[in-house]
Amino acid sequence: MAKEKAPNAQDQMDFEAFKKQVLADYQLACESREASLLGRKEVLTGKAKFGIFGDGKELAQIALAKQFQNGDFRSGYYRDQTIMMAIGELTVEQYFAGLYAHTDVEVEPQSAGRQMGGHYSTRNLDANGEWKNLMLQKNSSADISPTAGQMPRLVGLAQASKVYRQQTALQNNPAFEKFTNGGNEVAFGTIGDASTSEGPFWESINAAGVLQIPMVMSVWDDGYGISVPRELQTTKGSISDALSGMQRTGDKPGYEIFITKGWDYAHLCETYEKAVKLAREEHVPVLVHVKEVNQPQGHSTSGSHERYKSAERLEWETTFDCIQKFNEWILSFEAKGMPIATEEELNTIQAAAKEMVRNSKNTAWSRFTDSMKQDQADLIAVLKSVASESSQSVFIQKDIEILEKTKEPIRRDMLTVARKVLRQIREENISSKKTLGNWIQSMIGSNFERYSSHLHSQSAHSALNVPAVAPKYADDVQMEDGRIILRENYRTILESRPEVLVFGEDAGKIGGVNQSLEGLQEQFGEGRVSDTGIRECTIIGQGIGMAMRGLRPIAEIQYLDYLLYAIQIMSDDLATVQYRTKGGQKAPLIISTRGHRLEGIWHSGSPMGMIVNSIRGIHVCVPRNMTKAAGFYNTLLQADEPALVIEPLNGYRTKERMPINFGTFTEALGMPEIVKEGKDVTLVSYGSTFNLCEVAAQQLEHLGISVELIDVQTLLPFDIKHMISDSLAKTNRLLIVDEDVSSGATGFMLDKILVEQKGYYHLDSAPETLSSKDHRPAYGSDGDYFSKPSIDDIIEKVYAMMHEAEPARFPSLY
Ligand SMILES: Cc1ncc(C[n+]2csc(CCOP(=O)(O)OP(=O)(O)O)c2C)c(N)n1
Ligand SMILES: [Mg+2]
Repeated sequence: MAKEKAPNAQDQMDFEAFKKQVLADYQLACESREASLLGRKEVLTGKAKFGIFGDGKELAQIALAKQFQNGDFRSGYYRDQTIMMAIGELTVEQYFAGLYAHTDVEVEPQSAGRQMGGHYSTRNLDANGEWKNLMLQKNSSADISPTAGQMPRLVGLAQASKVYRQQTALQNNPAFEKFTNGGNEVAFGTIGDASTSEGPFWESINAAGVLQIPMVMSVWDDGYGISVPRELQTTKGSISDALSGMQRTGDKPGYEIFITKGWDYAHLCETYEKAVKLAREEHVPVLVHVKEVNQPQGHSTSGSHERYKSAERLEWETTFDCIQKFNEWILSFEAKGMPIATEEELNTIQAAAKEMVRNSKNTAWSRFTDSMKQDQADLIAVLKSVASESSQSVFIQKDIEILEKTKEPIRRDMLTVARKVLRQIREENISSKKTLGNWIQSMIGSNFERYSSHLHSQSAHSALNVPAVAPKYADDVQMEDGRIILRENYRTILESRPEVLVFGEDAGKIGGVNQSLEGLQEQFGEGRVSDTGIRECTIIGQGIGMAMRGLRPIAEIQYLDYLLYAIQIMSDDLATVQYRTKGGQKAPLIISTRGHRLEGIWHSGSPMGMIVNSIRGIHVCVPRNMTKAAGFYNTLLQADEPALVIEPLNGYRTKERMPINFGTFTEALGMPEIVKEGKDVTLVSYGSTFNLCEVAAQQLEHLGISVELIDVQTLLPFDIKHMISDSLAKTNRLLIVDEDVSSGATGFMLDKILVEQKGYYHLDSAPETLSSKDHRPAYGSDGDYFSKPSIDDIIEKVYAMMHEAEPARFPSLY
């Protein structure tokens, strides 16, 4: 039998370092746990509105965070407080500031009080909206609440590393040094066991397996999704079993799957070391199924888990609590003759953690309440001057007393009092009335910045700052199919900007179903112009993640009808990136699709009302031809914002003049074009139906009706200079045409023109809209004719408006 070697000095040093690390981890676990426990109390006592905490997941997250390097990214969910603390991106004070919804971004950097607690992010942009050096920090993309909503973006975050590793033009390129070091960055995904039931989880897992990208996917398996147990969520009740067919084999790439336990510190650390090394070095996607995790306080502050967990389960959760187990593991070293700490020492660490968390919480609370006190004092002063002048003094004095007694005022309560008093003194002619009015207005104004800023980029690269540059044409201008114009514009872009990537279904080898990318994969390679699987949601996710890492993806959704598979992630994730971080992150993704004017229930849709109402925060461009579409792409590539461009489906084979300044001509956003001047009716449309309106307008001329024809060009933003209202001042009549359902985008435009632009003021006739039937459009030419507005319908609608105005001049048709 080999003799036990006496520990030498080196071993002793290693052990000392190990011991120190273990105790630091124990301390962090205790602090995070105390934060969860106290967080729940803060909600139950009414100081915070809602709480969802990371208790029970501490140990696994500490093990994961050991492998998290600068430049890496997290895309996770509301249980990840310990990861955030461990990577140094969340202090306990910030944790409580988030819970209280403190709106100062310096105090609450995750979302400036916009997101409920438990939703984490890092500041990846500076105060001007410019990228920070992401390689000098550990990054977390901003969380969203819909379960599995973190998954699509995770694919893109991981894919960016592959792009950076493969594209030579991006390597050793100073412009991209702040995003990558040779593609060595790992994207860490986390998800709960139950949320793996969601479609986006499966879609993302499959996509990452196909793409072979450095994604380390952890499933915190605590056996429940609120009350519904794992067995009702997952085939075989185990996500690693269910995904075992994705395990890579000697000859087929796939996933590496690891299984570990949430309370087993040593095994967790070992597992993450192996898992992350594999992903980082070889770009193999990895699944880490962390079993035997628990939830000591249940799901959230909205309920108690005693309602659905058995007594046995609850007992198991106590016995196998990860901190308890960690404690036992540390103490077990005593018996091995290598003590790490005594029970007493561990108790001291725990007591210190408790104390630290309580102090941090108290500081966060006083900073939160102090932030309101100046406003409170200002209002009291204003109200006192009102009371001194007003005949309602007695009542106002009462309000002042209540306000003075309020120890923890919030702005809503202050404004409610102030506005009530203003109404009370409405008939009084006193100077303090003006002061009070000003106070209210300025309070509402400053809260706009707190609660409503950053829906769009506020940087110098806002798309609204990009001016229009007209296309130039040669003297002997050639006419070409619309698709050629798009293709040549893409070619110029791809030549000049190595960070631009175009991908989508059939976008690669065949160059797109409409050939607008013809030959570009051959020229630029599969890394730049590529085919994807049929998975619209994760096509967008690829784009979001890559755009968050400095690339400029153009993600193609094959047809507008299929945007519905992507609309959830566009709405919940992409559209809210800037807003939910108050300008801390951006994802300038361009989404390209094509729509309108084909035939058939799922090949001709134009659900523009749904789109514009669900993706505020994303620009929506609706060009009527391909030169316009190309101009929008050029604009958007100069900007740092997400946008959707809908190419008109019938424009690919329509001849247009061939410009010569590809890549440089641009379209300004929010600027309609008056394509034809007229004096009788303003006819407003966009995209494909605009082209019908153009034909109708010509025929109306023959009927003696002069139409002013306006192409809105972008639905979001919509006519920022109110050109349409100006046109109404001239024509006094309005018809809006599109092929959405009734009250869809036409309803949206009507509200903008009549209410926002005050166009009603100029009208002499009732405003009119013409849209499709409310069913999906039927197939075939007749199906189209009877489902959507035709040229005849447009002509007759305008004619009927003129008939009503001047029956003698325009006798009734029917
Ligand atoms: C799309 C969507 N559906 C439902 C919810 C409500 N919800 C929030 S958390 C949750 C359960 C998630 O369970 P699991 O994934 O196991 O995570 P855990 O909370 O157990 O860590 C549900 C149903 C949601 N946020 N999003
Ligand atoms: Mg769960």
